[in-house]
Amino acid sequence: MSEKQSVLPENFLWGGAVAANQCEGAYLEDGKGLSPVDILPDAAHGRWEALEHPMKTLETKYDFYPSHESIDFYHRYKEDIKLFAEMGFKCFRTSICWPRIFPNGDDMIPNEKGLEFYDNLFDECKKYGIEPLVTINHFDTPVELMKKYNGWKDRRCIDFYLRFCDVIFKRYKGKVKYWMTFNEINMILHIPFFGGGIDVTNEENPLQTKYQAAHHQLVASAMATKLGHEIDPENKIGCMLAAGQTYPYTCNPEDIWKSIEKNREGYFFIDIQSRGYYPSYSKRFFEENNIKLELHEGDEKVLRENTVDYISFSYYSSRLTSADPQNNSKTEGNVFSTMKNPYLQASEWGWQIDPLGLRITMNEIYDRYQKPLFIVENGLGAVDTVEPDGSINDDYRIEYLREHVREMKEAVLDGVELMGYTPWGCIDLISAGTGEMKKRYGFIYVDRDNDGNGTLERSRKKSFEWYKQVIASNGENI
Ligand code: BGP
Repeated sequence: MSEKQSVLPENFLWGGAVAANQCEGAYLEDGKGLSPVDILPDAAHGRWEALEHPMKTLETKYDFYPSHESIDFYHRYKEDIKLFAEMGFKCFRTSICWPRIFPNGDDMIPNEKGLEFYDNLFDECKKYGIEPLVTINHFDTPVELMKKYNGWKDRRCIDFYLRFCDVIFKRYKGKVKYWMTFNEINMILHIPFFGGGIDVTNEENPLQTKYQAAHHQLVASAMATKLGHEIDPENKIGCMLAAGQTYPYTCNPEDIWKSIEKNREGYFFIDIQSRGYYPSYSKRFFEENNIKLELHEGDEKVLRENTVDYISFSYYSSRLTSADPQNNSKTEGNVFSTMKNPYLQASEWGWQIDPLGLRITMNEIYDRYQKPLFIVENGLGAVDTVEPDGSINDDYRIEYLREHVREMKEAVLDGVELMGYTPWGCIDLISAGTGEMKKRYGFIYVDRDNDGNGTLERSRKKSFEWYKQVIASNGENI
């Protein structure tokens, strides 16, 4: 290891990220209720269609639900955390599965078995000095809440969510300090079933429904921030954005304006969570889209008084837009579709690889809010090959991550305050977008295929050793 001082602070939180619904499996064990992914098939069986019509999906029986067993983290977490510790993780991002704690979402009494699982999980992390970083709702609004209330469209979800928060803040006080209220909160606009347990199929003005649901989540997030601070003043509570700048296709001012509008789609949420009020541009946007929000007395006050402590975000790719409707050289990213950027390569799933875009994104977000940032997702989804000797030589993943860590450090040198870095899917898991197993992100390989075959055995990829040395050198040796 070099003697020179590292660019990143000494207490930098290196780690990895997963989400309960994509790795735990055990989908009906110990009293758990259904999560949105539990009623969805994989890509080959029409995941996107199912996501768009969740109510219809509920009545359908598919042959195979990838989430039902997933990588069985529920039973294998000890082995997995041991591997994370071997890599030198300082923190581990996961989520608490809401329907494991409140199977119907609106129950009065929490499910003790579910709570015990997370007690054990956090204790196991502690054993290795790994700090948990917890997403309270990662695409995991109980399906029962969708059936009864159409999810977050209904304001009562705020109370159900706060009941859940109250239970977990108290139970894990002293064990968990870093929280995020909603994963990729802006995703409610793109995948409302994941983001808010909502079916918009029969909604007269789907945009109205989505923004009303977003308002409920924003109020819930602010109230949870208040509650979390009251229960333990040590708590640090953040928001979470699916980030990635949208660039203008040309220097034509029309394109520039279009890119500003696109970027505001995501910033809208963080403007409220970080500044504490609806941004000025939202008024016109709502009018032009015939959106009339129902606000209750006290909503504005609670938003204003309970802004987040830090801003976390996912970054995989930048995006590109043009004002010209003829310009349709599109590439399909699973959730976002974007134009092809001629300067960038793309992953097998069409996600364009743009390390400098991370530096750009970090600078933009930090300039806008002046709060500490946390990169809680980044990585390359790829097909890995197991060689006859059992090795997995994922040089493409190392290359992707190396370039992103390099740019992340540049952003820190630019003056951005950064708390940590947790690459996505540090152990292979089910893809949220496609439901596939073959779209892998991990440093740790899991023997499991798209049809559910495999031993579930874990093994170290080449990137495992690489990341270990990155952490050991605090990001100097990449
Ligand atoms: C983000 C989600 C994650 C994760 C990741 C990768 O949007 O927060 O849950 O899955 O994207 O996406 P995918 O799994 O579709 O490759």
